[in-house]
Amino acid sequence: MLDIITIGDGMITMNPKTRGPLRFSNEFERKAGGAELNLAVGAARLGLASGWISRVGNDEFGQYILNFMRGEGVDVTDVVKEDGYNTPLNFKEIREDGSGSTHYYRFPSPTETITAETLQNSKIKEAKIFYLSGVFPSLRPENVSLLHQAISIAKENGAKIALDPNIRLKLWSVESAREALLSFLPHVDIVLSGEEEAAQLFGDQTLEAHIQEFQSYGVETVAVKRGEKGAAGKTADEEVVYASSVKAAKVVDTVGAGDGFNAGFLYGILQDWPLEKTLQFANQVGSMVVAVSGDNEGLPLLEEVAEALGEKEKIER
Ligand code: KDG
Repeated sequence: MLDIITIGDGMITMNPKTRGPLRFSNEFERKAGGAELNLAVGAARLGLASGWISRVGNDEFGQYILNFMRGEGVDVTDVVKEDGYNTPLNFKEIREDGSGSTHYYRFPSPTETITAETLQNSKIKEAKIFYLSGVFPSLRPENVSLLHQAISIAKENGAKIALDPNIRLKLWSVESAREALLSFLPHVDIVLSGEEEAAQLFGDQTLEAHIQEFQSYGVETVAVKRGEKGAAGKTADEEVVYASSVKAAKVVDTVGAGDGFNAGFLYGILQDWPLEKTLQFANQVGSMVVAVSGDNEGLPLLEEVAEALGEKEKIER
């Protein structure tokens, strides 16, 4: 049995060693990234049984990603190396404040070989949570219907569905994103949205109104990520709960913080924790991601979160 399974692209992520415009970055570190990949790694580091459905190129970079995911303990039964495809690339640009921007060289994606049959035969049937993000459906229109099929398989087998809208305007228009993401919402149990993405979906409204919009589709649990303002959440029968942000030790690279929050939040859901504790834990995980260069290198182990929260003594030497 898996706790969480997700589907998406894996990318070789070239992280610049210096900050500033990409055109002046001469040195990079080769890492692995991709929103759904990060989530699978984040869940595994917290000790959850996590799985990743994907395709990589049958090349050196594809082998690297596969090795990386195996090393992290992610179930890669549903990952295949595809002949005739290059493993996608993402060159990151990191600005002075640690915020990042992506420069993709990712099409055609090897994940375009994924079919309905792939999903039928995948480990979706064995997972407690099926997690989808807005990145995979943005890659090509066919992925929207694939995700609907994945949701049906997951639901038939009793899984909860979790969604992060993760809207990447470099990959699709806000109109296409809205159409696809709103079509998923009636089937979603847990939404993990950035504040900006809630506004892209529902227009500029208050935080509470955004939460209400999500719940009007029948979403049971909503979490809204608010950066330095922390996070807020609501379950069907509680008032909105607010959790303040956790100050990062330093801000090195903010890309992947949202994926870290999601891994932490879903961990709390699987432990049946109260919403406030779940939000605090998720904020803590997100804040640890930004202190380390790379999309997922900063994702903490469970005991590191406990130490950071002061629940476990840290023994340095
Ligand atoms: O959430 C982090 C991702 O944005 C990053 O790993 C790569 O942009 C990315 C993507 O498309 O998944």
